[in-house]
Amino acid sequence: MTTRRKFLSASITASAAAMMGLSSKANQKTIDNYKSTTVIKPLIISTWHHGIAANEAAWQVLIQNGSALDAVEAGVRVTESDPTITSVGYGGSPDSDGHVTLDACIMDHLGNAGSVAFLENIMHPVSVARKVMELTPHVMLVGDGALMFALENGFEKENLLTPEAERKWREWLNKREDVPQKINEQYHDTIGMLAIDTNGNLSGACSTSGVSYKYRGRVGDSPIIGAGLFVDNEVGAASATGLGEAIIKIAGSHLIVELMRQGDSPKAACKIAVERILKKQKITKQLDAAFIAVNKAGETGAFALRKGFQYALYQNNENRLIDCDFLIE
Ligand code: SD4
Repeated sequence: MTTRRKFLSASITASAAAMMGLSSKANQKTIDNYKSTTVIKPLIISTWHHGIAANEAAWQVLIQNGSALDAVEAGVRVTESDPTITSVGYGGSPDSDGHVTLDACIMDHLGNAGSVAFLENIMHPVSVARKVMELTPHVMLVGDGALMFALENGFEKENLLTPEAERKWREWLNKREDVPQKINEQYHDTIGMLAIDTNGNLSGACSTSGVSYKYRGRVGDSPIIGAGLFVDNEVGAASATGLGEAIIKIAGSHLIVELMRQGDSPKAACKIAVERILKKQKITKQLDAAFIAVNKAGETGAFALRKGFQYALYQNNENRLIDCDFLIE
């Protein structure tokens, strides 16, 4: 008897194949079997306006038949080293003590994952996360241990606090507003990126300096596999931006992938996750969240709690910024 799960995975495979213009005979095979014969259209989806520049770098990898894993790492590195982006990597807002502390993770099509949290003085936490995935038996390294591991693996210690970020932090110190700060575009802009390569494989990555002026030692959703990012190559992938505490509490990205497994579209799955946050959590001015998702068929979607979230989609040789649908004005 065909189980619901088998049926769904068969229909996902069939619709993926249909989108790729495959014959019905070929449709009977799994996506992985197409590797040698079929050209699958690659795509990249990422969060916020800075996703446009990040997508460009990731696209260069994909069009040369590079892996989705290499693509998402290359893309996220662009955002991490841009000092004008005030909540990722270099130039990111510091914690309440004036230290830039970074969270990042990466996950590949085989289900391998690596993550770093509360990492200081390293420009590219996403690349350290990849090394954690590839060189250690662990998923996550944090704080001084993550820094030691990075230095042992050739990363250099750098000051990530730009004069501008320091100036704004000092201004905040004088005002002594609540911690964590209100979440809006000015205070948060995590990069989450998902890609499909020409082999039809999925990977994702996520990187942030977290909520501005957070408590020292605070870690958000972005390095938590299942919260800030989740990839299941049979089904799809999702990533999050917004108030990490809210996203962790619903295991947001994992929830979305599981909803897609049960047949929801990427957008519908993102919307359900946002509604779950609203249903379960007290609405405060800090509460915000948005998700992006892609399924194995190459369908993409996103949904935000509040107005203003945009995501960048690179598909069919076009890199576009898209205004996301939302629940609350
Ligand atoms: C965090 N989710 O550390 C991150 C912040 C963020 O867009 O997404 N900003 O909670």
